[in-house]
Amino acid sequence: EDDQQQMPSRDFMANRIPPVRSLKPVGKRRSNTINGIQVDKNLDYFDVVGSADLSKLESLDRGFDEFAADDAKVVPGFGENGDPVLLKGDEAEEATRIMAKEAFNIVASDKISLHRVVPDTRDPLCQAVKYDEDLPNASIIIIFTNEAWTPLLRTIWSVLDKTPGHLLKEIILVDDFSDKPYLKGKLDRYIRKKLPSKVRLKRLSKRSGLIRARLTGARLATGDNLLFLDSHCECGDDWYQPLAQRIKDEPNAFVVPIIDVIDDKTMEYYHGNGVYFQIGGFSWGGHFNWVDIPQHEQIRRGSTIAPTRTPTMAGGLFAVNRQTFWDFGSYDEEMDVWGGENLEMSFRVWQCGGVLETIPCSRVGHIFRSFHPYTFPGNKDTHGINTARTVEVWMDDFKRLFYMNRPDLLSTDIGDVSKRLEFKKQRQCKSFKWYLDNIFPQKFILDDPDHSFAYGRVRNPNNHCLDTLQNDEKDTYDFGIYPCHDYVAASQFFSFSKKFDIRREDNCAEVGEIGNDLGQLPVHMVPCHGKGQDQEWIHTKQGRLIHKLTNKCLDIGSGISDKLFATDCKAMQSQIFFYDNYIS
Ligand code: UD2
Ligand code: MN
Repeated sequence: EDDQQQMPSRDFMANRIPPVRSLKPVGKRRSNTINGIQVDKNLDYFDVVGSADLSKLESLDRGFDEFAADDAKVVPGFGENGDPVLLKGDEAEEATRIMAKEAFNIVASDKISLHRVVPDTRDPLCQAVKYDEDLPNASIIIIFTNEAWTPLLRTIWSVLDKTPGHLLKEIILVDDFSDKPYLKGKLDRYIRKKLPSKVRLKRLSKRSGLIRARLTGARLATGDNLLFLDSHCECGDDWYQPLAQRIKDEPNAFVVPIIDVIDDKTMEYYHGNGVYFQIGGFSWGGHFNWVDIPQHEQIRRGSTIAPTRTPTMAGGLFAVNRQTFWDFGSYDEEMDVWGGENLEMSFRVWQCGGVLETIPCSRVGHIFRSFHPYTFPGNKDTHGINTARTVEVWMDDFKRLFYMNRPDLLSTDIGDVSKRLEFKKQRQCKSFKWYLDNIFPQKFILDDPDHSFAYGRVRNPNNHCLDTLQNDEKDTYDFGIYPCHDYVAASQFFSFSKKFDIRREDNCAEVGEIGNDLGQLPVHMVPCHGKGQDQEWIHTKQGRLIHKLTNKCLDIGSGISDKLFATDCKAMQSQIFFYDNYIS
């Protein structure tokens, strides 16, 4: 009898029950259904049934739309065409407060339509490209942990809006154990009521990290291709077809779109001239970075819109044939939380016989944030540990250059990599030397006889060494001197390159033009241009480092300050330097 009262017929509902505000279970029922509708709080992939239950839900809450409040925040026109949203007064202050916690401006995001138009950032040549009708379809896997509401929904909607229906097999959302309340019930209801049944959700029962979250999504997928996205992206026009076409033509290809930048503060969708873009590189310290397309690749690819080989990928956005993903070793399942998996996959793909390419006609915007708005359980440096796992498996002897930057990781527990080494052996993957020679020949190898005459610390007789002085090496900076470390520390590691540069990985010493009253010119580290000129030095047998263009000598002065400069050459100890190692 009790049950009867709690499960009225639909007619009864429609006539008598006022609009309900919440679908939370009420009363003492033990089952997971309310009015015949599944409301399991562990709502899972297979429970999200989409449109089938929609009619029942609609009859339940006639007249009340819990999402109306979100819709009401949208200001028509805001953010359209990728324009920045500029806030004023109290709202600007609130946005600053929220940004400090969430890492992007959610106030601005909430004001922008979930279906906003973004600029067409493609190379104009892309418009004339024709793709096959029968391209492979995709399972699009979007993983997230505690993602903000509107950026997540905008990601999903932009996939739905911008992907031809017959090519979109499904969208698989994987929630990596979020604890934000709106990502529980509200998200379940949104998926059921507002999204097509192609959109499914899998919740992980414990925090798994992005690597294992992606693996879970990949295991559930049924499409021809897997396509991974971060949970704060917006797709460009015809973004999927060029990726699918390339995979159809080259089944061993791992392909990435050009990643456009969505501003974390204004949500502006940036666009340049559509032609220039960069590809992926890495630093010996184990970080992904962007590098220019080398001339040999510009020639090989033949066209600015042809697939462009990239030594590495950023990691978040890529597509691959589903079978190829598994055949190539999927991911290192023992990697935690965040970081390093992108370099691991990049080295693995190339060394094991695949190709990794940027597909210029595919563009996807991504909100780059300046910190992680989620926890790192145990406060572990997962980027460092995951990267150490990567170098142990894929870098052979070159791992020395990584550990030079990260000596701390030599004594850190990074777990067991034997399964990954076994995979590498079984597949007879190539060496890292092969990778450097063939895929990334422009990468500077600090201690390699083909790249350098000398390397190591650069020591002055009074035991001071050239040193980066902890400067951020992304920028131009003044380097200087510091008492020599008795072990080889990365901050004191320099090469004398075969192009006659005093150089670090990507930066070279250059002499400034404006000196002081004593005729001393400042010395900067700037990005190497490899053309000699103002970056060219002569290293003499007596230990001088003479800047060729100005004919001035590198000098440490009194050695009391950490300053370094170039000045008239004299027979003085302050102008004498020797590298640790000379390659004969
Ligand atoms: C970049 C990649 C990212 C990943 C990372 C290296 C792009 C655009 N982004 O950093 O995908 O390859 O480099 O690891 O190339 N997440 C979880 N569980 C976690 C942590 C993160 O599900 O424990 C999700 C997160 O919600 C997001 C995705 O993983 O959707 C990537 O995280 P991120 O956006 O913080 O990484 P990002 O873009 O700084
Ligand atoms: Mn991201």
